[in-house]
Amino acid sequence: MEGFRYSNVEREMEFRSYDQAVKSHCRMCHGGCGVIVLLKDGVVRKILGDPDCPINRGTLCSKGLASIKLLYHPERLLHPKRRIGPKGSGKWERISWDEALDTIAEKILHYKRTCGAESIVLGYGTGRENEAVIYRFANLLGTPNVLTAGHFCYGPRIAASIVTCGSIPVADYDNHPACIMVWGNNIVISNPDEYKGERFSQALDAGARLIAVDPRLTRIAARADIWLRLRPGTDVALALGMARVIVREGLYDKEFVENYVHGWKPFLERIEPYTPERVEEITWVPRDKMVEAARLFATSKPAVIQWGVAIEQQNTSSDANRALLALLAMTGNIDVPGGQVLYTPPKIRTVSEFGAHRMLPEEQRAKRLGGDRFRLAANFAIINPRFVWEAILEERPYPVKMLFFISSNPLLTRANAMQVRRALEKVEFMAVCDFFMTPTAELADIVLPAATWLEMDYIGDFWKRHGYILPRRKVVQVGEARSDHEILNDLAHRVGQGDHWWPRFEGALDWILEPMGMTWREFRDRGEDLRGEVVYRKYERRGFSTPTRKFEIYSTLLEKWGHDPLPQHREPPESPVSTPELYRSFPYILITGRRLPGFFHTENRQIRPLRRLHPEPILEIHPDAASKEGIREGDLVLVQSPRGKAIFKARLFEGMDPRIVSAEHGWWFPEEEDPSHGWERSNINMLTSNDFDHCDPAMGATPVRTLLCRVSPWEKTGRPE
Ligand SMILES: Nc1nc2c(c(=O)[nH]1)N[C@H]1C(S)=C(S)[C@@H](COP(=O)(O)OP(=O)(O)OC[C@H]3O[C@@H](n4cnc5c(=O)[nH]c(N)nc54)[C@H](O)[C@@H]3O)O[C@H]1N2
Ligand SMILES: Nc1nc2c(c(=O)[nH]1)N[C@H]1C(S)=C(S)[C@@H](COP(=O)(O)OP(=O)(O)OC[C@H]3O[C@@H](n4cnc5c(=O)[nH]c(N)nc54)[C@H](O)[C@@H]3O)O[C@H]1N2
Ligand code: SF4
Ligand SMILES: [Mo]
Repeated sequence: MEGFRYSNVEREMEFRSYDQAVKSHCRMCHGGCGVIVLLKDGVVRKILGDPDCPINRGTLCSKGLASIKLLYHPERLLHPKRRIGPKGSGKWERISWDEALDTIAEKILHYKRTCGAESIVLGYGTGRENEAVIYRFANLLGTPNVLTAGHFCYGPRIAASIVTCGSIPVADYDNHPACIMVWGNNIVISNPDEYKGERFSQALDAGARLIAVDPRLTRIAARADIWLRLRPGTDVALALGMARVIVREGLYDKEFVENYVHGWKPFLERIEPYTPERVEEITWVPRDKMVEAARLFATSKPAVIQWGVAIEQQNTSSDANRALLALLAMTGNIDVPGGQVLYTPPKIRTVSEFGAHRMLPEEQRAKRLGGDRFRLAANFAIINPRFVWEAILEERPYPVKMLFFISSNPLLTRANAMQVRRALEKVEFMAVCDFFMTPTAELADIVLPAATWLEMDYIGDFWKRHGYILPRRKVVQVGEARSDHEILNDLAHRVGQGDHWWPRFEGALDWILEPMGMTWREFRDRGEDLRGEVVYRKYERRGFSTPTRKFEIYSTLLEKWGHDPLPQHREPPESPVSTPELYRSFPYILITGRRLPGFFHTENRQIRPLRRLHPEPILEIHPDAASKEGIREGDLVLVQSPRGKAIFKARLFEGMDPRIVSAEHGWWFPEEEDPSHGWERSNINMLTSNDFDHCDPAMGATPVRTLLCRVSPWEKTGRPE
């Protein structure tokens, strides 16, 4: 065995039965965990957590461990295919890569010539480390339209942080925060973005106090010193209420506020109405608990907020992010050891530079779907998906003719699934690149087989803000699968972008690393992570990267774009308060999409050991509510909103207010032969709304966590039709 330093003797023993060990890192989620891949006879046999990796320190989750099951799954797409029957007929024929890419290239050139590059939309879903290549391809093609989940996931965090303080502040778990406030996040299950549960758990073991802000009793809430069980969608009111307590009790960091904060006075006026009484009324959180949490957070130094997607999928998405940032700033926790740090990446080419954003011509940029409807999003090239569906269905403001989805399953993951379905049925040409024939792929004209993380070379975590990069290694080739990066590199040559790409994608990796004076091979062979220099309190020397050079609690950019410069509570578009009429017939607040350990959105339903952990779609309902509705544990239940319905299995769960129910997202049934794979039966996005007036006014975030529903027993037994 070559090229590997053993961590300890035990592992060495284990490796003896293999003939190759390769350091790499997993990407069954957003990625990041260091692994050692063990091979024998050219076959991946085992994956171990790498104890030397600072991200996961040897731990792996169930998905990481199941990577081999994905790699060698018998139903994986292993070669390109062309549809030969009507959409959704399930009739396909195998074609070669040349034929597939030539067809896609031909369509791209055709629509560009006849309808303009803007009629071609590229799409991806959550972070797969392919976004830089997708943007490069789209920008060089001249289409401003890249469809993502960024309007309601991570995008709001990034955009709100950039306008407020120049970058997203990331919790510095290594330097022992004294208090961690986990807000709408379940890091030990979701390990999202730059955060893996391991470092969080170690900080807790080292003695950090814990506050959980979550409507549901999570494992984190159960372990917390204080659990604030708020009404979904009232996060801004709670945060501003806490800010008011901190100010009134003089617990804020006066030095930081005086020297580095812009807009403190108007902020004080804004928070004044958020008295403990009013906050209790809005949020359902007992006032004493809120006050106690505010005190604990403000008096523990340093402290961090671990916050997540739940607060983004609301109509107050950007305000909620900004309210939490304000809490961090006023308590002096920004860019200090053990606080929330603005990390610097290693000196490599940036994602933005790689994405060639500057190369999109101005006149094409001006055609971006959605225009200025959501100005914060527009400034970060983020589009609310509804604009795309409408451009297909109604040809407004111009027709979209072609979709190319690379790692997304929008039929299941975007709000208002019926509208998505109509758009995918109507669009003239669609290509999909995926591991499996998903319900979305079944509607495509051409499907391409994507490589898993074990089949690609890449600089991992290149897009993240924790400051690390890690080598990912190609260890095997299965079928004809190719990485998204190689596919787009190849396609670029076929549509006339060749000068801006590389003969082979490896050239791109050298280019990214060039400023460090290192080649891909050198980085790969070192087999270690690299980290940018960690410097604290950078603002003391150069201020923050904002127009005022200060931490903008009052955002001058949002003001310029016509939005409220200060955070404020707004009722969810559907709620007991904003729509009392509707609440009478839809008497439950519905949370959708809590993360499940073995699945990643719509993924892994076909991976047996993971499916066994969680075989069916679950609706959590409080026992009191269940008995009122005549529902018992394990019953099938119909969940309805004013827009649609879906079927789930009831699980009685005492860990939340009886007025709330919680349904999972991403469910389809790959085991069903029919090409629809039951996509609509338990698809919670049949119920969600993508009405623009329901979305966050600055970001266009869709409020999939705060809708109203009714719940009733599903009368028939067995699997419903
Ligand atoms: N109601 C509701 N809806 C939600 C959410 C919610 O909480 N509630 N959450 C939302 C959020 S936060 C997000 S980010 C979106 C996610 O939305 P999507 O990203 O659309 O969801 P996924 O199921 O992850 O779809 C990814 C598809 O890409 C494939 N894939 C995985 N890796 C690769 C790869 O490297 N290359 C290629 N070519 N294909 C790959 C998978 O097989 C899968 O079919 O869902 C959103 N939808
Ligand atoms: N295993 C697994 N991991 C994943 C994913 C996956 O599908 N599976 N998806 C990935 C993606 S793309 C994302 S965006 C992340 C998301 O990861 P997280 O941010 O951890 O998101 P969730 O687990 O969906 O929600 C976290 C908590 O928010 C609570 N919550 C619901 N509504 C509200 C509310 O209005 N306010 C507050 N404060 N809390 C609320 C829920 O009860 C839940 O416990 O996970 C990533 N990691
Ligand atoms: S948390 Fe993500 S990167 Fe880590 S082992 Fe699990 S799937 Fe892989
Ligand atoms: Mo996400």
